[in-house]
Amino acid sequence: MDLGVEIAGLRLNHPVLNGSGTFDAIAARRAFGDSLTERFPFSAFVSKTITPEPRAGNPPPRLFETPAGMINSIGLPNKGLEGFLSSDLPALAELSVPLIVSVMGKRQEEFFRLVEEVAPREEIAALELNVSCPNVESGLIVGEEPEETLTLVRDLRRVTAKPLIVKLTPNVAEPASVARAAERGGADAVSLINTLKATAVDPELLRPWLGAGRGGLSGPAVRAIALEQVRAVAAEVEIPVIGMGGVETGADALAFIAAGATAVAVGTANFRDPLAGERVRLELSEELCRRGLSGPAEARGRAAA
Ligand code: RRO
Repeated sequence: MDLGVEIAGLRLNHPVLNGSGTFDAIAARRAFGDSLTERFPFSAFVSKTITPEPRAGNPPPRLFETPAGMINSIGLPNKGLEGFLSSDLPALAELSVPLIVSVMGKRQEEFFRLVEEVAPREEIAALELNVSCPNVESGLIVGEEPEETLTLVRDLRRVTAKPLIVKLTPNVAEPASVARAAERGGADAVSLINTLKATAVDPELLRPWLGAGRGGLSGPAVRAIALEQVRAVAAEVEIPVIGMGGVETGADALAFIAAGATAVAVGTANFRDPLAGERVRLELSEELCRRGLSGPAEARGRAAA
């Protein structure tokens, strides 16, 4: 079956991507060798978010397991723009799939610097603008405000013709209004959901479990919320939607497509099984076949009403 989809001008072999920050392709290649590049689980690779300067990330503990989910408070550890370009990009460019680089700045100028330096690199197919990380102490999260999102995307749109994907937060009353703002600003696609703000309490000491106090919830626990937000956003924008939130099976992926997503991403499931993406793709193909559907496009939007 032809599972091909087009997102932001990128022709992808199938609709299954990874969620940013949930799959370390460089470490996976060290562990699995070249077979990983030959049998890469995703149709495009989305990098962990990078920032202009290196960051150590949040103090431990950074993870907490919940019923059917996980709270993370990783805090954007990364080598910074220079470190990424000099040491990670050459390795990521060897992957057999298009590379999408996720970037996040605290202020408009930081986003500018990232886009100006990352977008011209020919190894990079598209950028994801992370306007939705719940784990930084920067005050305003751009993606919580439609006007801020519109201004940011419109200004960055002038810097590059490369596809821009805007990663939306679920921590707003109406994600569709932020999605519409991103589209008006010139985004080529939106992706959602990032994690839901969450807290874990140490049951003995009765104080916050996570080193940074709070974090973001992901995994099957958030799937129904993600599906509704994907449905609401897909109903309001013309640009493609990349849906994610607790995708673990082909049936889950198909539900996101039925809700209106053009592509889906596997996130938390990658931590348990690095080949989850491949399994989700195979199961998705079976699910489509079983229903006599010719490909993802025929299923898209069936549950959108
Ligand atoms: O690094 C993180 O703590 C993080 C990021 Br950048 C994000 O976008 N979403 C998330 O749950 N964690």
